[in-house]
Amino acid sequence: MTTQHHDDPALQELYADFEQHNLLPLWTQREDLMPLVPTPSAVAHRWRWADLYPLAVRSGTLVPVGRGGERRAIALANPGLAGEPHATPTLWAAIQYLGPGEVAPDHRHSQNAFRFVLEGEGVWTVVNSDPVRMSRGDLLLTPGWAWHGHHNTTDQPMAWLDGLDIPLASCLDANFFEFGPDDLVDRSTPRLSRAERLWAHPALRPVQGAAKGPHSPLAAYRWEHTDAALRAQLELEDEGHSGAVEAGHAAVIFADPVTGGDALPTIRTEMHRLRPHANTARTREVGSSVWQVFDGSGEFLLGDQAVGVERGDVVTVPSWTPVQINAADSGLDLFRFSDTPVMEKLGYARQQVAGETE
Ligand code: GTQ
Ligand code: FE2
Repeated sequence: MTTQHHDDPALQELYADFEQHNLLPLWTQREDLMPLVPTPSAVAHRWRWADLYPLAVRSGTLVPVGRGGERRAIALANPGLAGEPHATPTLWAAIQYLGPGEVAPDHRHSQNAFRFVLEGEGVWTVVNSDPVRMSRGDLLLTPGWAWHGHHNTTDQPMAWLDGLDIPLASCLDANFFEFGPDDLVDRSTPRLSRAERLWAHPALRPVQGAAKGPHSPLAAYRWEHTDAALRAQLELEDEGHSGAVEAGHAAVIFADPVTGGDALPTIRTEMHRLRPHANTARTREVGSSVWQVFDGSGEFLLGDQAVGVERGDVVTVPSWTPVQINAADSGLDLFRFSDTPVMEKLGYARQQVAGETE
């Protein structure tokens, strides 16, 4: 449409009449609406645990937790997303803090959620009346519409990382929310949830006791198992069986034990382990992700930006941004969550690894 005369009065009148009738032509906006490759507003950003944790502690002394606000959760707001409490266009990431003896009341919502524990213990999250212990390295699920509340049984505070699909549910206008009873009914503190006792046996699932919903029936993925799986991958590599591992980089997906698919329908959750000085291939993917350093230190190369990371730091990666991760001499354990299941289900998934053709 480059041949048009934009000062043509008849054309100006056409545009004015379009506006009058709530119409907008494609030809003036094609490049923004349908760019050649994704042009995310979200940016790559790092939050340091050394900043996050003290701020959570300060909230703990100043802000009560209870009905209404529901959670003392502080969202990591991507600087590219105009003040929205969104880590990426689809994902919410927050640090949640629960002081000694505190209770975050029962509620449920259509948004899918998980908690990942960097450090501490003593909180039980009660999911559909099943008390689930939280401790370092554990991934705890709160799938959409499951009732959940948290309580701290100790005299020590605890903080953890929350991940939810709040921005996705928001843009789809799919958000529902319901308050539960003000007090948690079951304040027991079992070592294993009922969900784990039923479902956490490798490759064995109960004949009876069908899983409900498009998510894993397993409420907790324990660090003991995650760690063993990663260690085994690297040991096999040491023994010359390179099958599952690429150049010192072990990784697992937290899976639904029934389907083998993602633990949550909208969020992929993974754990990665890089040997000391290992590097990942520079890769870009459709969809956004959030990483948290669980242990060790290293650097993220995000596009042409290098970002150093240490234990607890959180990094956002926008869609189609090349990422390479380099471990320092300590090696690097990383938790990651992403909107990849959404991209896969919708047929939007694409990946490009540097040096390979698509
Ligand atoms: O723990 O239930 O970070 O409902 C955001 C919304 C945590 C929770 C968040 C929530 C929760
Ligand atoms: Fe919640």
